[in-house]
This record gives sequence, structure tokens and C-alpha cells, in this order.
Amino acid sequence: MQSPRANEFRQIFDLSGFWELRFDEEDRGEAEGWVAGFPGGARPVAVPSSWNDQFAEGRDFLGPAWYKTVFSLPEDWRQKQALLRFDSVNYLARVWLNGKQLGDHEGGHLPFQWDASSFLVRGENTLVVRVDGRLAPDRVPPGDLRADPPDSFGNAPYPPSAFDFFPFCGIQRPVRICSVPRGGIEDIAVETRMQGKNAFVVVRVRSGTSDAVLRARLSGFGLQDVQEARSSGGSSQMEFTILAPALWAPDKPSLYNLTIEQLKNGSVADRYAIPVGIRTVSVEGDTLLLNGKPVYLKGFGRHEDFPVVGRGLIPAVIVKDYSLMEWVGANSFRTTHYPYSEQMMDLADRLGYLVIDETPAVGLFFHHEGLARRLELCRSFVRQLIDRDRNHPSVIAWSLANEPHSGRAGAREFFRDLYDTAKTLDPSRPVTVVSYVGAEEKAFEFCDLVCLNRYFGWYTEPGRIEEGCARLSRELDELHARYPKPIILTEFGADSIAGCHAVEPEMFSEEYQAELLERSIGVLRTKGYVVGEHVWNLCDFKTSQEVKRFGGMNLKGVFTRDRRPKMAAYALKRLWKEGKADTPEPPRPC
Ligand code: BDP
Repeated sequence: MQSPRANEFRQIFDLSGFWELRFDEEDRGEAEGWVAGFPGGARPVAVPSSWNDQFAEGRDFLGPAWYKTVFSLPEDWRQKQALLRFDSVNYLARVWLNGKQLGDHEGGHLPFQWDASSFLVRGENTLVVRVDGRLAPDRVPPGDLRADPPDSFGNAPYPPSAFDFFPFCGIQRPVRICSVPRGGIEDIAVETRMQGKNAFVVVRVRSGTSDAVLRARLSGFGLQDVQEARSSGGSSQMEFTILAPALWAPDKPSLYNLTIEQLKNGSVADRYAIPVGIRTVSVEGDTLLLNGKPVYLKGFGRHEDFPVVGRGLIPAVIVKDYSLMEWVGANSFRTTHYPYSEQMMDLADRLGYLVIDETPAVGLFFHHEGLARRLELCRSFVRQLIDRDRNHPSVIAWSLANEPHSGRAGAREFFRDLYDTAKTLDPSRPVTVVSYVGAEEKAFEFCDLVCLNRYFGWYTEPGRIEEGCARLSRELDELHARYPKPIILTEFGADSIAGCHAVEPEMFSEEYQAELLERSIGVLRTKGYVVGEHVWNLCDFKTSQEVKRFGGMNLKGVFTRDRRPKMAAYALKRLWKEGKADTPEPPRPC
């Protein structure tokens, strides 16, 4: 799905601002006709944002809740095609415009849109959205497993998520009405390939008019090339050959400009432009290759999480997080544990970050009940994610899931299905599953990369970093012997309370976190088959409540929730940015 773009053929009407919100504890809104607007009981809420931290009694309320806004469009918009686009609503959205139902969408972190043209009226329009963010075993990610907990679930936190981040809900990313030319450009897929020193850029365009002419202009780094094709049944393909192109890479994220124009009767009827990065990514033996050269990932897992707004999109926080990653010397991150905003992905291309792009499938379990539904949802999320992000050069791999409870029968077939779905849609990128079950993860038999999360020296071997590192070293060797592929340690870390210190490193002190990270990295650097280290987490983040989450927070951030560095951030900076250990010697393997 295309991101909204404004130009002389396309306009954007942004519905961000204060909407009305009403909680519907008894779920009677639909029966009582709130679909056309709800009288009384409503209060202002900011869109985009999660509702949970905006009201005292809203924190643990997960829905249903009703949103309403009223807007008027400029008169000339009524002649155009108007797409109503939601970038992200967690979890279920049901939408009415002027009392008529537009549709439903399931899943928290992927965009959806409908053609709203015939629903719009002259003057005031009323948009109503029912949002249901309740946790349930047959949703993805699943939650509220109290009746049927998987083996490793233990006591349910509150709210009863089956994942370790707060189940924030609401309209969390922008809502926009986009006017687009009728029958205009609908989709662009760009594929780049290298042959020797030259690149081939294949551009496929789908447009709503079957007999239009499409013109593609590729420019940048001295290149100015134009190709035209007549669309056949709405599809057209154009190809460029670039001699010795400027390649996209983290240290030099070269982006060409691709502009597509649709021509009707000789004049331009629509235009859409995107940046194009030319790079290759592949796995050969134990190595991950970017542009044919081995690459090593240094970076983080992260959460879209900030005080008051919850998971709501704030452009300044995105810029800040990139500046922190730059400061510390990271070159990469994983979109833990759901697709990040399109704004985040656009900047990854521009700033040169390597991204493992993850679906919202976290905490999956494989009990028979609801399994077919969870698989169908996961398939649909894989499709929607690839559809949204396929043109980003920053995306170097797809992650199908984080920490599924894969010890169970059925997990292998489940992931085989998703792996094939991803590979069919995009054969050009490695596909992986991020696991905590290690060698028991049967999906590693066919995944292209082995991604492992480990908390040795924390959840196990507490207080004993040395022993934890020794265990990490052993397990990595065993895992690699069983699955001879590149390994990325996609999570490792320790909680620390900012300002808590101990001369002799002790759990929860800043010293302990810094030493655990440093020593673990020391182990990783002795393994030739390890191709990446992603620290858990960039920043402290909010979780459901449970005994191990002090103040409802996961404190494994190397920065605090308000983005101040802990000692661990300085330790990583010395390792990653300055190439030094904390001590004058190189990082010590345990
Ligand atoms: C891992 C999960 C991550 C958690 C982390 C932790 O993938 O979501 O936040 O553990 O416990 O298992 O800190």
C-alpha cells in the first residue's frame, strides 16, 4: 500500500488533533446507535496517541472505546477519489462515515484504507471509530491465556498480555484523507539487482486505468533516465540499467529519486515519487552479505513507547531515537515486536540503518484451539507488511515472529507456511524467526538466519555474569553445529535502575548492565558465525504489571524512557563507535 504523498495531483487532509472519546464498558455502543455519533459522556482525546495514559481510569481499559471527529473538506475534493487511511489502530477497528459502515480492520500496527468518496457529504462529515484492544487467545499477538496457558507462560501479568510490553490501544498513528486522481497510480514495486558492477532496476506499476501510459524517471548521482510503458490490464513494467551505480549502505545511504507519472491523452494525470536504494543482501554460508561484503549488525530492539502518548506517533521521538543510535554507534535495529511507523522506516532509508522488519506475531502458541485463525492472521500480516515495506532498502530481512512457544507440535508447519508466503512475495530478502527455544526451534531448519534471544547472567545465572557468558558461548557453538547458518543474538541485556550504582557489579545497578553487555559482546566477537548483536533495549519501556516489572517498567534500556543515557550506553559507545572496550584491552571473552 502506498504511503500518502502530496503534490499537484494528490492532496492530504490530516485528521490529527483532538477527537471525542467514549469508553463503552458494557459494549452497547453499536446497539444504541453510537455509529452516527454519541451524545454525552465523551471527552477530548489526542489523535494519534494511545488513550491509556491520558486518563487515570483509562490505563488498564482496553476497549471497546468509541472515537469521533467532525470535519469539512474543501468543496473541490468531492469530485476526487478520497481514500480514508488509518496508519495504525490497535487492535480491531470498525469505521463509520456519516453513519454508514466503511469496514473493519484487525491488527494493531499496519495501515488500512477505504475509498470514502461516496460516503462524504457537503459540509460537516462525522467519522466514528470503534476500537477494541482487548486481549484474547485467538488474536495476534495473543493475550489473556489464563484459561489455557502455554507451558512457559506462568502467572499472567495485568493486563494479561502474553508479551512483555504494555498493550496500549487506540488510534496510534495518523488518520488522513488522501485525494488521488481516479484511476491513478495504485502501487509501485521496485526490485534492484546487480550484475557485475551494473545494476538493474525493475519498476512494476499498477494503476487504475488499463490503457494509460506510465513514465518512470530515475535520477540522482549524475543519472537522468526515462522509460515509458503502456499498461496492460492496469500493470506495467519498466527497466533501467545503471552503470556503476552509487550503492546504498549504512555509511553512505545513497538514494536515487524515482518519479512515476501516469499520462492520459498526452498529459500528466498523476504522479508519485519514491526514493530508491540499490543494494544487495544475501546469506552465504556463515556470512551475511550487504553489497557482496560481510556486514555485522550492531544495534537494538526498541519499542514505540513514550510517556503520556503510549505508542502514539511523535516525530520528535523518532528523530531523537535515531540520534541516540547514531551517538552510540549502532547501524541496525529490529522492529520489535510489530511493524514500526512508516515515518520510522523512511528515515531508516535516509539515515542508513539496517532493519530486521518484524510482523506483530509475538508470544505465539500452538494449542489447537484457534490455531487456524492465528495462522490466517499471521499470513495476512506477513502479506500486509511486505506490501507496505518492500521498497525500503533499509529492510534487509523479514522476521516472522518473536519468541513463539515453538516447543509444541505444529510450530514447524506453521512457520513453513509463513516462510513460503514471505519468500513467494519477496524472494530477495532473508527470512527468519526470532527464538528463545534455541535448538528446539524447528523453523531454523529452513530459515535463512538464526536469531536467538538470551538472558544468561540475568534470568538465569543471576549475579553471575562469568557463568552466563560461558553458557552463552557453549550454546552458540551447539546451535551453530546443528544449524550451520549465520547467527544474530537478537536480544540480550539486563535491567538497571538509572542512578543505582555498585562498586562490585550487582543486579539492577548500571555497572552490572554495562558489564553484562560488554562481556556478552566479548563472547560474540569470538564466534565467526555470529553476524550481529542487538541489545535489549534502546530505552526503558512500559509493561503490564508483574513482580519482575518494577513500576510497570522493563528497565533494560541503555537509555531511560525519557532518553537519558545509562552507563551501558557509554559502554556500547566505546565498543561500537570508538571501537574500544571499557578497559584498555579489547572486550574479553569469558
Ligand atoms: C524477551 C522478549 C522481550 C522481553 C524480554 C525481557 O522477547 O519482549 O521484553 O525478553 O524479558 O524474552 O526483558
